[in-house]
Amino acid sequence: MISQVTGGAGAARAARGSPIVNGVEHDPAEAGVARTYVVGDVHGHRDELVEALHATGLVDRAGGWTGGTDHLWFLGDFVDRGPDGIGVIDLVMRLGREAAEAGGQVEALLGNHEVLLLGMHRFGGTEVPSDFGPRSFARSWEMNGGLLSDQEGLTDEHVDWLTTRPVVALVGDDLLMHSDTTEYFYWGDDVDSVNDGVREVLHSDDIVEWWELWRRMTTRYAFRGPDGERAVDECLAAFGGTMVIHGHSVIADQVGLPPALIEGPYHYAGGKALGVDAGLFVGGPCLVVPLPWQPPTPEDTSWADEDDEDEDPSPEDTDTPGEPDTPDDTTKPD
Ligand SMILES: [Mn+2]
Repeated sequence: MISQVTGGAGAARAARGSPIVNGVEHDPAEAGVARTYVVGDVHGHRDELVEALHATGLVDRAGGWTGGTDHLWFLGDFVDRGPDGIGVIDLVMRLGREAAEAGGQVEALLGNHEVLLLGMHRFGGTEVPSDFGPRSFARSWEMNGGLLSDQEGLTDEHVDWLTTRPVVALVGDDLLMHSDTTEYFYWGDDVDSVNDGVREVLHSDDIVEWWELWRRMTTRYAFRGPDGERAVDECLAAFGGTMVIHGHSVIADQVGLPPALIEGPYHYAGGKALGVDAGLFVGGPCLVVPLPWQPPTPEDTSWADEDDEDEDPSPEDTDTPGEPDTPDDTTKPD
């Protein structure tokens, strides 16, 4: 099913030997029909990302944009845990420029790990005022897979770009957000006010509000369980759209399978939520998911049959040992 999920249009286009028009691969049969794709948490795995985008026809082997007028959205978490987070950010920034020149679009949301990257860069070991014991970005960064090479490679240009990215976006009828949480409401009740509110924090020196941003965006699993669909509805009613597309929570953990066996996104919450983080950093594939999402035919979904009714794993179960992803886990009084 991987080819159906990740390769579809691009593979078909490549097989037809599309001509190159103005330096951009162009299929006359699909002229004017811009496709939209979404990619979840890359976590420093630049090579795997390029490979997956190439298989979809969006980039060449060197990572140059070949997607023409197609649209590609990233859901954040470019850094930490994998080898080259800054390389991933550089790639996404360049693809944004190249796609724009070709009449396409490459956009990115911030994930909680970008907040951690920036918080570490800005505040380091400065203690966060708290009644709950010692807290600092340095401590959370270290416990959540932070890489010194990413900190050292972070330039003012990266900071400027990152601090002006949105955290939620409505793309057609798809509501894109990094984290499967309703905590976004802390910053506003509609897409613009949430993004404005977060941007304000990212341009402030208020370590308490920075910490709130990291902490709240690190929560997860709001769309699971008996109240999950209601939480999705709450997001869709306020922010728009008919389906939430999110990363952040590894599909393998949600369906109880090894990451390497995951072949497609996780469709749940009454069909209103789609998880697309297949867990690159734990050995899963890099999914490039076409939107709007079309569920595969029933015979293709056997791997995901036992999903919603499973016992809800605790958030702790989703993290690699020693790298808890929840700030609370990292900041318990010792
Ligand atoms: Mn995340």
